[in-house]
Amino acid sequence: MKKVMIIGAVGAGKSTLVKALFGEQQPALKTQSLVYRDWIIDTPGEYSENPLYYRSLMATSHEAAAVLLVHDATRERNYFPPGFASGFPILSLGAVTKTDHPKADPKRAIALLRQSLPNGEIYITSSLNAEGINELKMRLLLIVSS
Ligand SMILES: Nc1nc2c(ncn2[C@@H]2O[C@H](COP(=O)(O)OP(=O)(O)OP(=O)(O)O)[C@@H](O)[C@H]2O)c(=O)[nH]1
Ligand SMILES: [Mg+2]
Repeated sequence: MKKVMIIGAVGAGKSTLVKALFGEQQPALKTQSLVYRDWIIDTPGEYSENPLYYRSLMATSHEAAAVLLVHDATRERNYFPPGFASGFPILSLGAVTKTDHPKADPKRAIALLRQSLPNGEIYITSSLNAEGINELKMRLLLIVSS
């Protein structure tokens, strides 16, 4: 099966999203290294925030059919460089997380994410109340199985 690589800032909700995609509700632990689970590659937020790790992300993307850029709806800035998605030689999609949060602003989140992902689909999600999780899962499963 092909894989989806998940990237995004420290604390963006990547690992919690992975758990939600597998139907689990316990909180995620801080990700310390690349984590391979079934058809997902979870990455530490530092890999997206620190340019020293970009090469590692690019190398790992060769094992994946798609990269999912995760953006936290409570954040007021974009943690990816402009146009980041186009640096990957694979399909790219976006996910906005934490829409359940009182400080979430999904419209702002989409606008910020679009700076780095001009064209890919963007899914609006909450791992807490499961908004958008099934839709995203169906889409990702289609990608990894085709
Ligand atoms: N309200 C709310 N909080 C969330 C949601 N998803 C994650 N969080 C919280 O956000 C924090 C960070 O979640 P993680 O999933 O560990 O974030 P991460 O992107 O994997 O972080 P790193 O592993 O450090 O890169 C935790 O306190 C989670 O409980 C969500 O959908 N809603
Ligand atoms: Mg994590």
